[in-house]
Amino acid sequence: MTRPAIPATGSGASPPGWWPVLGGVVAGAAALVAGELVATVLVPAGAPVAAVGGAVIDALPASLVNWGKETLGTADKPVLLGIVVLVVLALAGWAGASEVRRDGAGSLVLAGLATVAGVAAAVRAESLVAALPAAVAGVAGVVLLRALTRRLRAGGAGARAPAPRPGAEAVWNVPGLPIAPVVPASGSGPAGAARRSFLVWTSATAALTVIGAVALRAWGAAASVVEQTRALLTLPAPATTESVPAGAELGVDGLSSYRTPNATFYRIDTALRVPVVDADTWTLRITGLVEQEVTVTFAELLAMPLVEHAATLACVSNPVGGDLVGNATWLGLPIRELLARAGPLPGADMVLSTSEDGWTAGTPLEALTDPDREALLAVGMNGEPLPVEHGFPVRMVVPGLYGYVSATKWVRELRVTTFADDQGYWTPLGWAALGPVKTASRIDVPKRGSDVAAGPVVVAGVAWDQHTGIARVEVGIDGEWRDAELAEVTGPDTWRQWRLDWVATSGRHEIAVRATNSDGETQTSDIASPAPDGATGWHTVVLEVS
Ligand SMILES: Nc1nc2c(c(=O)[nH]1)N[C@H]1C(S)=C(S)[C@@H](COP(=O)(O)O)O[C@H]1N2
Ligand SMILES: [Mo]
Repeated sequence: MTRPAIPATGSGASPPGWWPVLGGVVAGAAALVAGELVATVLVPAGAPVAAVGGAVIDALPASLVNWGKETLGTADKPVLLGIVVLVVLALAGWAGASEVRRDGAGSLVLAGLATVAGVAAAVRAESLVAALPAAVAGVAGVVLLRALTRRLRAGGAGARAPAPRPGAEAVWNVPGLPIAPVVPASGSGPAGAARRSFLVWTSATAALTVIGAVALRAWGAAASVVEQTRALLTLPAPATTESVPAGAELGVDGLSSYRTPNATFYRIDTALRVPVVDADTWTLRITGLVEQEVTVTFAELLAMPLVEHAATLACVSNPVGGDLVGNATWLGLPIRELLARAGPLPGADMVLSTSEDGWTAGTPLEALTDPDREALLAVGMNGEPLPVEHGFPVRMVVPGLYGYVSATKWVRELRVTTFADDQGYWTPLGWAALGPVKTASRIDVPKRGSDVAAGPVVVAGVAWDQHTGIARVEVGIDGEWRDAELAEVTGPDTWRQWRLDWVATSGRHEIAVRATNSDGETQTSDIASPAPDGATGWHTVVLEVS
């Protein structure tokens, strides 16, 4: 503060110049706590402070970020987040002073801050919902700032005073307002009452803020710390990279993109609350039928040569034509590298992976030791750290197997064992012990029941048979089969886009799709429901062409 917000006047009626600053800081702190609480409970990915911290790191030159990491070590994150909080509080203090000088000026500062945080959060999470905590913080901040500073203006609580122009007399001495000269501090006039009211409200807000902050710590701190760790995490560059061929996208409207964005990637798990795993204390233990137990930390994992690999993940519960399937580029360590360190003993044929939340999957040992299959301990998904709901900090991804027998999220232990001795979570509940994916194909456009006019129509979709690959897709129009055009892929582990140009005639048509894998096996038309080992049948769409 270079000059007091409210110049002291001869009457001695002015409260100290730092009071508006105090009001601003308290309003700002309350807003921060409100935003973080909303984030913790509803949208962990939208934690405003972490989002701004992440954006700051992205904006800084890499050399400066590295310098920070080297000099501060593991304190780098708390220091950065602390700086963000201090800057916000300083600006809030300035907003308090501005608001008293000019009605609405400070509100604008706080609203601007919230907008920056909201945009940063939404961009990072690729989702508008992530802006919600910042929006709540912004509204809370503006409402509180106005409520508190109003009491430092004319006439007392609730009185509407004209905005003072810079250099104007102190507001409570504005000519024309029927305010008698008041005695400072202990004064009993309206201004004195307003000032007492300011102190009462400011103290109450501060007390609530402290309670909120304590609650945040006690019950949500873990979650938001994990989000913050995730937001600030920079993944190492892959030792081997994989580029997506330009021809992987056929560019058809309504067709699933080759890579599924993290924000729309399907999510399936038994967790009522997303497990909160701290990457800094995370370890993975390899136990059971091994020559020696192996334990790795997250830092050790990141220091190993990580590979980038695109693979399509599918859920065994996906019905024919359903959307419990997605394709991502994963970054991770081939699990065989760690298994080799542990040395599986003869007789072992299964790895039982256990999640932080106790969920388990039983995966054939050979699928994890196979040098030709990139079964990964994944830390990255489409170029960013695993989203918390997709298994942060580490999950498994095994091309060719349904998720329920392979894709353990929040993984903590790999126990080398046998199918005779152990079962994954879903097996005793009626699902098969082995879950290789079945060849599948789906029509994305035209959608069932959509309005289609006679003339040229593009029929398009995706087909998958992870680890075998798709060699052919045929589209049956009213029982007559035609070959579809196939897009390029990174390899046999991902789905493949396909399209067919069709000249539709008016009337009712039935469009079906069937894929043939690289082993020459065509999808069966036999209809099977998902339980116990995956649905079969041809996806069929009935259309009324006008
Ligand atoms: N810890 C844990 N991991 C899990 C599950 C689970 O319930 N808990 N579900 C599995 C199933 S059935 C599938 S299909 C995939 C889905 O992964 P996604 O949610 O990232 O799409 O995760 C697998 N990993
Ligand atoms: Mo699943």
